Amino acid sequence: MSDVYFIERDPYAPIRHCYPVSKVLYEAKSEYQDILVFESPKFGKVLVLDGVAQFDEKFEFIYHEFMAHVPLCAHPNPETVLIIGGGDGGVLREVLKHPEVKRAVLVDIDKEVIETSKKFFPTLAVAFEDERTEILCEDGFAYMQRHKNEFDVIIVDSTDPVGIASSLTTEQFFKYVYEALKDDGIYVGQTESIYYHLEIVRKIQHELKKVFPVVDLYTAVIPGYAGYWWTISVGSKKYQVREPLRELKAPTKLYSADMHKHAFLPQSFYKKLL
Ligand code: AG3
Repeated sequence: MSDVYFIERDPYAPIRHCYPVSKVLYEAKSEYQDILVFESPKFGKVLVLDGVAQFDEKFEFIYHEFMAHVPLCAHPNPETVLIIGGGDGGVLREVLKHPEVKRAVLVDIDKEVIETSKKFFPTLAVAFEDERTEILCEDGFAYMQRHKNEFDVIIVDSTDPVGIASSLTTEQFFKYVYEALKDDGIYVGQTESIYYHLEIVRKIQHELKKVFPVVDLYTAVIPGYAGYWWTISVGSKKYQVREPLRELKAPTKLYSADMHKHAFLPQSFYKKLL
């Protein structure tokens, strides 16, 4: 085992998550953030943005499956999907497993993340060339303001809500999301650990409740993120999202109809905390 460790720089987490490093593969400063790719003996390659691990190759499927399939399977016909962030392509790969999806738009502010993924993470970047995919490099907040009544599902796969991503969890942003969704649209966004970032989760749920009639929360355990139960917040205009409406026929590693329901099960516990 390596003696060199990458120690995460998450200012809100009360502990420090770390990975053993066998080799640093890439280090760069984009216009927006520091980018680092390293190899970890048991986890494969890891992508780090501004000192925070975004995923490792071994467990990335858990986060990406739960971010994509819960909202898509809770929607009766998700034809048009918007992903904000997610420049690595992991959420996009999962979204395009749904044959119902006719158009998937990915808006990431940082072109360098997309390029890094193409180079180092081909198993995530598989869907960039799909003919249903449109990729735009611009600020998600600005993009959202210009689009009305267009999307069935919006997925915000951002970095932690500090720095460049902080505008993506404000009431104003959620108002734009609401307007960009069709009448029965569903929003989900990654919103940190229920244990280690409770204040952040609370605040985001509060902002969402000002805008959406149905607000919910589910969790997935992601070994690469410190905090055990990682939350994904939901804002829905019409549908309840706790049970899938449709079955996903494409293969997944962890997501299933049972796991979908399971992700919402600890509601009484969440409620007590929030
Ligand atoms: N984006 C969210 C990663 C958040 C990790 N935060 C943390 N460990 N404090 C992941 C991008 C994957 N497509």
